[in-house]
Amino acid sequence: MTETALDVMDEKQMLMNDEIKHPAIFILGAKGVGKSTLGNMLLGSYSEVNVSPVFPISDRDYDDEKEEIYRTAELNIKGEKYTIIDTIGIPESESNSTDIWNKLKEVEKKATNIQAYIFVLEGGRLTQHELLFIHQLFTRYPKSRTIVVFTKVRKALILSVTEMKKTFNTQISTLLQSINDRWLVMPSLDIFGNNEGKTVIASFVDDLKKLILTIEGKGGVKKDKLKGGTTRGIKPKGTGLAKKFCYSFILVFFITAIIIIILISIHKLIVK
Ligand SMILES: Nc1nc2c(ncn2[C@@H]2O[C@H](COP(=O)(O)OP(=O)(O)OP(=O)(O)O)[C@@H](O)[C@H]2O)c(=O)[nH]1
Ligand SMILES: [Mg+2]
Repeated sequence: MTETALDVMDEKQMLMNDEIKHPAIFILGAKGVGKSTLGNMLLGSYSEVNVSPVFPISDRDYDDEKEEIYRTAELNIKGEKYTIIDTIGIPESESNSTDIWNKLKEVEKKATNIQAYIFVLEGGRLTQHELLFIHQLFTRYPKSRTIVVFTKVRKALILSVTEMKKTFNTQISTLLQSINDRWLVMPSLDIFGNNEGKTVIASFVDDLKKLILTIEGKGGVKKDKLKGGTTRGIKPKGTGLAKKFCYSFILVFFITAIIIIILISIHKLIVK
């Protein structure tokens, strides 16, 4: 077998590796932004000495070649099961990223239901290059199911929404508005990793879970219904209202008709 054929086989096996049983929560973003850290926080597998992280955390010695496209874990939110999908870091440069985007699309196809896409973005000032990458993310996934989590920001910004908002430029503000401002700031483990920080992390995890549940279509939307682009999971509003209006109209019409018939009958009796 040639080396290329072997590579292809490995890749396929890798993609088939983990089953996506429950409504999926995709964690997406550039390399090293904190995707796996976020996944572990959601699962409660962080910072404790006796708890090993579910998703491996990257370090400088990380071997990129051996990195898997995705890893999954089961998450329970209010009695419902979800599959968290921690994905490979997407290279920010256009030339290296096409292959990864395609592989991520393949993973997405494996999920029958998709509840949310969490974009992990490093906070602070962004370069033009990083902004371009963020725009790419926003155009590739449905805004109706997107949540943004900012990582690696200062304590003051983690603790104050107002302070965090001050760091947004017009482009970021517009993008966040397009997802109905579903964004949060992740508490950094090096600032909040100790006991004192546990409540801050617990409250962040709680807020994120709530945000995930605010996305319409609890339990996700069937794949065949997902093909409508940005209208994914959104029921056409107004259909219910129109029905109600129609029924009310028919009811009023009948009541009026009955009253007229009664009045005519009374009139006829009086005339006689
Ligand atoms: N200061 C700070 N460091 C963080 C934060 N989140 C993650 N890190 C660190 O950033 C490095 C990468 O974190 P990961 O969670 O592995 O990032 P990733 O996005 O999963 O990385 P890849 O899978 O390689 O793309 C680790 O050294 C983390 O400890 C954060 O909020 N603040
Ligand atoms: Mg990772």
